[in-house]
Amino acid sequence: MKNILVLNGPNLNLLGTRQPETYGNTTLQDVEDNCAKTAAELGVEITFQQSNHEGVLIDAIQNAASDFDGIVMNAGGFTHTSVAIMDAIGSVDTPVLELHVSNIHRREEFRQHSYLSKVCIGMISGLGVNGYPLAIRAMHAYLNDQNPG
Ligand code: CA2
Repeated sequence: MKNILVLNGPNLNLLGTRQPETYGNTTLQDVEDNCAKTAAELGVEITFQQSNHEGVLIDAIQNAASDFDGIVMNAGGFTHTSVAIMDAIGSVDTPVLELHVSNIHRREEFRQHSYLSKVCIGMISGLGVNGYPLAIRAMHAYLNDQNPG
């Protein structure tokens, strides 16, 4: 059975509690519950994790190399700032799919650059929290060699 880590960065613990016009009304716990349903349907195992701390996220990426087949990652604001997270992703063979709730290309200019895209297999952005189960499906397909690239 494939094992996927769903890794969430800073402030995503606030999902569904503030800025609903940008991030919707669904909480991170709701997202985790939805992801668990998708995982059960696909027959994959998922682990859901959130941290506000860059070093914790880097440790999770490094450790995932031995424990997980793939990572779905919403790095939050670190997407636009963190060479260190980019280096961590680049240092592991584990494929990482970049995920954003909002469409980062429709937002402020500083959000339109991602350090992570260069080292990720692809990106889902702008589909709201529905992006999470979609990303799990995409990673599942990728791990089962259905990737076009
Ligand atoms: O759209 C996304 O998923 C983001 O990764 C979310 C980040 C943002 O910095 C990125 O540019 C795009 C923000 C994390 C969520 O922050 C919240 C703040 C208040 C209420 C709910 C979420």
